[in-house]
Amino acid sequence: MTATADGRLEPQYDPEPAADGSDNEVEAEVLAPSEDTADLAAAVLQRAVDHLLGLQDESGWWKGDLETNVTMDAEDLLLRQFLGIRTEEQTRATGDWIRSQQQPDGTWATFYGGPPELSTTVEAYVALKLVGDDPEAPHMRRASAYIREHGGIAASRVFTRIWLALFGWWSWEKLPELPPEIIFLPRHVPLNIYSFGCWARQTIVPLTVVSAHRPVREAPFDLSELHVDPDAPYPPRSFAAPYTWDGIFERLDRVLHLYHRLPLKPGRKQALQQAARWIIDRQEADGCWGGIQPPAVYSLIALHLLGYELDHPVMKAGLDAFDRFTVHTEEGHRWIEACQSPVWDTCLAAIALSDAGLPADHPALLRAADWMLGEEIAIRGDWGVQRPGLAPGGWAFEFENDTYPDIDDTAEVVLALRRIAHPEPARLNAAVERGIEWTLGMQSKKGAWAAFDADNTSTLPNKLPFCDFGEVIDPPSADVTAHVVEMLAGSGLTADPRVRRGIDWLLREQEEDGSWFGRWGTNYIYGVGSVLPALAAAGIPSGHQSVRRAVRWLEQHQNADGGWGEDMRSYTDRSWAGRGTSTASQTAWALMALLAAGESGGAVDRGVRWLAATQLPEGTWDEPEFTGTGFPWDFSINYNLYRLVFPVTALGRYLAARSAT
Ligand code: R04
Repeated sequence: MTATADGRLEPQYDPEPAADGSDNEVEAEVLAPSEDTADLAAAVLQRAVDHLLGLQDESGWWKGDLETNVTMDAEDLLLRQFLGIRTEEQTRATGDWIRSQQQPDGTWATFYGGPPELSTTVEAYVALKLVGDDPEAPHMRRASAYIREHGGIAASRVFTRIWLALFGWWSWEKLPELPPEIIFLPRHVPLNIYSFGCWARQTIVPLTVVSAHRPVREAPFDLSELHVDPDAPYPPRSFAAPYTWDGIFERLDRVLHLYHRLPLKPGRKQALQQAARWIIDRQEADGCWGGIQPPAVYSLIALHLLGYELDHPVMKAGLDAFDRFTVHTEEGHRWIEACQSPVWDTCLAAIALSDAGLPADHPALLRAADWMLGEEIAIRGDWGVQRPGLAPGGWAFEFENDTYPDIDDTAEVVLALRRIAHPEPARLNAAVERGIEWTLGMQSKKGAWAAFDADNTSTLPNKLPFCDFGEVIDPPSADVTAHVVEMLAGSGLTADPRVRRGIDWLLREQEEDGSWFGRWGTNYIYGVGSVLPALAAAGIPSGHQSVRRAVRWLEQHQNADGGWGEDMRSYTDRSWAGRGTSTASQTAWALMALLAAGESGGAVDRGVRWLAATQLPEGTWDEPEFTGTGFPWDFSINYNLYRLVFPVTALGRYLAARSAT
């Protein structure tokens, strides 16, 4: 990082890994080695706990801002433009935000310090034009030059080109077809909607409606400065070999384009009606869809095209839900959260406070438990398609997100609830029991767990030309499986054959170098930080060779300053595994892993000292770096509470280990 003249820190994206494996500035040991690390840790922990307690909502939950990237904000303006509800004030405040996120080279990234990202830059540029920024202004010229030099609109992702097609800036004819008839495909036919991960399914169903309508609103301005090759043929003359999946899908797409031209399409009307029903049935109690932004924006557009007026209750609730995803900053900027994480933040905060030594009947923990108990899922969702006999139970990450509970939240909520001495233990235990049963029922074939679904592992959806962004399936991952194993082991089920299979799967999944891949957190440090506590909970001895290899990996990747950090680049370049600027959350994950493996002194003390040296006076830590993962590399998240809850857990466990010896 470099500081600008006004002292602001500016991320610098360095595309070349440092040859010596340590790209971080070496900070002098800030503390005299004689000062006892445990005393220091206790003082740091006290400040952090006080700060965390102060952030709890009266109703018992915690929720940190969930930062992603400016496509959320650009698409918000484009949605409002499309529906004709964009207001002056929203437009100004969103424009100020998008401008504040522009990098000096004129581009936008998808995470702090990240490289220029073409699709994000296209969407941000278009949004700023909508705000009224002059395309000849220096910041706009830098952006459009970058876009042209990198292939123009034609090189942007499908989602971006769909947004542009809504205003005639791109041709629907030059987008992959997404026929609504896909909704008729029965469950065992490849590419049926349930073969997609729930987030992709919820995004794709409304988009089939949109692409069947091919709506074009009058463009408020021209965008020719972003086109490089407007006359390229589409679909392309086959690029892929005919008998590869790419070749097959290319030709299928060509057939579907021809089909689109037929004046009469049998079944189309029923397909659209069925899609509308499917979408409306899945609107959550608070008006959103799945608790995430993309399904919500496309569902609103789709329903509007199907004749739902803006004052229809479904539309009204959907639009109102967006207001709750809106963050207003002190500077008067406005930005949109891609989703909200109150359940996730609350269970992690409760675990942290309990690790820090708060008594099990502390009022903050009781309030948290009450709130979590009220959030239990009691209804069937689409997870039931794969598990028809399974009773509901468990938790979702959102406030009002009843139809998409997830296994990760369920595991962590159970871990949290079990630590709290609730005045109605029978009620708490019953909810925990239902969560455990639901989790066990959601185990995938090979013994592991995914985030939302069981056995959602077909790789065909990935091959569709439409799916050029992010993950579209939900296969099991080591991080979720570890959280589940830790939870089930803590529930006395270590000897259960289902748990043994989970443990065996984790041991098999270990990377050559001793780490584990982190699907929902960045990256291998999150994997190790999840798996070692799980193996310890399951009674795997700390001398086990898997544990030793993981410990060695962590020791080898500790930064010279004593912390740990891992750059998003590790998702695209293995040489970045475990490497990057030290961050509070990643340092805490490494410490949680080392402590679970029974380590003390040396690397552990240096990590604790890094946390002590970097704590802010108010008790939390700065963490502009994104350490959360929506989709590896394509969609990164800064969970704003991670910088605080994980250090509290790590320091609490450190002190507990110190006082036990
Ligand atoms: C950390 C583990 C908890 N749990 C996952 C919850 C993640 C919450 O954040 C997001 C989830 C999302 N899903 N899908 C999207 C998404 C965004 C999030 C999404 C993003 C872009 C597009 C379509 C979907 F911020 Br386009 C599930 C395991």
